[in-house]
Amino acid sequence: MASQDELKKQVGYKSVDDYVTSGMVVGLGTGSTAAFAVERLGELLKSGELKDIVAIPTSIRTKEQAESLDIPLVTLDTHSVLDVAIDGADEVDPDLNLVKGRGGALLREKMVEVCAKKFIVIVDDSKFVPGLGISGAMPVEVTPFCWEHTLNTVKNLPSIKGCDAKLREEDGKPYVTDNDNYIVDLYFTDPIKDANQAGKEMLETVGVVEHGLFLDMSFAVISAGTDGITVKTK
Ligand code: ABF
Repeated sequence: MASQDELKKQVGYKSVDDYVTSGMVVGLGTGSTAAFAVERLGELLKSGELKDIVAIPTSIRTKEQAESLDIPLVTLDTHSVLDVAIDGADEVDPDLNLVKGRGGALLREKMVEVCAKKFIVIVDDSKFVPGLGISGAMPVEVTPFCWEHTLNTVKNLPSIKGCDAKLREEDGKPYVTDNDNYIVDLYFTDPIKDANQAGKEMLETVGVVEHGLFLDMSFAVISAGTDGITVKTK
């Protein structure tokens, strides 16, 4: 029985082997599964099997990993259309909609991944859920200014009402994102009924920067589990 790490490696490597070709602009995700995709990309560049790749990282920690592997890096400012982006997720629903951001990188992830022609999601099959919001936090990036006001406003939004909302902390202090913002984690007892409406209401809330609902963005989901590797497309 493969370990969870081995499953993550399988899908991370497969995503690069199957979707990245020489000359591409590639978005690099954040998290333990995405780290395997970054590792594979570095390996294929080093061996010469891939050439002329430039990549855009979705977090400082992914940038550092890519730099350690000599992966050439660019930004959205000079490369606003990507051929492919590869990233993990926290939840995948039957329509391949996602919850992302428990790793704290949702803003840069969404900025990069909305610019990709193909957004490839890589998960172990523990991430599949019947509905979004039930396996843990649904993160919302907020400005630090009056964050408590924003938290209370979000938790009372019509399509969100009834959730629990907590400021994410680290070592007893507010967790600070790569973008110097805070994260409010929303916790639901039932799946979010209308994720599109919830996302709309959150983005209309002044003080909210971005949320962890990645809706209608996935091109394919590569998952690994006890029955091997499967690829789901819309
Ligand atoms: C990242 O992948 C985050 O959005 C999400 O929290 C994380 C999942 O991490 P892991 O692959 O380590 O489970 O994109």
